[in-house]
Amino acid sequence: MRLDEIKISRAIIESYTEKLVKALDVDVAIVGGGPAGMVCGYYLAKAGKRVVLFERKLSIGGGMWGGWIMFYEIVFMESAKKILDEFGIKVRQYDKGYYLSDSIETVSTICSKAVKIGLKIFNLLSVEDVMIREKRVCGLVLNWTAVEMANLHVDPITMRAKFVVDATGHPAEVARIIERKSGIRLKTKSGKLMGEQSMWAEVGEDAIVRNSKEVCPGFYVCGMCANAVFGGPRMGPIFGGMLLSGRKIAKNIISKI
Ligand code: 48F
Repeated sequence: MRLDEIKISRAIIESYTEKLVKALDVDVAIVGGGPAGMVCGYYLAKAGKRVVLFERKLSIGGGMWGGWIMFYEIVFMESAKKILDEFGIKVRQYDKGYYLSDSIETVSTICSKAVKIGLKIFNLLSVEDVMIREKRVCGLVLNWTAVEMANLHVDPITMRAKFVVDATGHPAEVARIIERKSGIRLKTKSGKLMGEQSMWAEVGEDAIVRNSKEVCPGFYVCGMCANAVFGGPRMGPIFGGMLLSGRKIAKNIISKI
């Protein structure tokens, strides 16, 4: 059989376009493919919801690949072990209440299981704005990351979602856009972003799950972004809170759709 480059190009264009068109109107849109966003997407897809995740970078996984200062090990507490077990990730007990997993196995397994169960992941797309109608967040405005990086004057694409989840980690990018542009009072103490506090793993791990919630109509936060929005400490290479927070937001949204 002779290979035809044009057929290869056509196959990719047709197939990708079909996926992109389906992603234009969904139940849930998640921004950011770190551990929190991926786990959130996994549980939503598992519940049969139409869910897409947009990731700026070439690879998903966010800050999990690098473990602790590039040592690819991550630490979990007991409460998150059940989630790792559900994904079939190898977990080793280090001491009472301290569990370790290989960050590369953890990222790749969560991603693989999430995609296989139905989460649609689009890499290389950056969220640059939101769609708001009647004071409710109801969609996203995206552009190719390459366009963003090259600072090109190219208009973006818009998609609609019943719920939007900000899982962009420390920068809380979507929440910042809403704060800056919408005039909507956020459900924080000040009505604005509270900002992330200095490192305190024990407090941060609990806070992140508590802070994972609705910020304004149609808009939720999970992962490190939740502490940046509601004011909680960062916590370094301990990742249990990220997984628990992603699952919590999935459950919240499932109960509302
Ligand atoms: O940073 P990230 O891993 O967030 P997370 O899931 O987990 C935090 C931990 O990795 C770590 C930590 C552990 O104690 O503190 O930081 O809360 O993943 C966020 C992802 O969002 C993408 C970004 O490239 C990363 O992969 N992202 C950020 N802004 C945008 C975005 C955007 N505007 N559009 C698309 N993707």
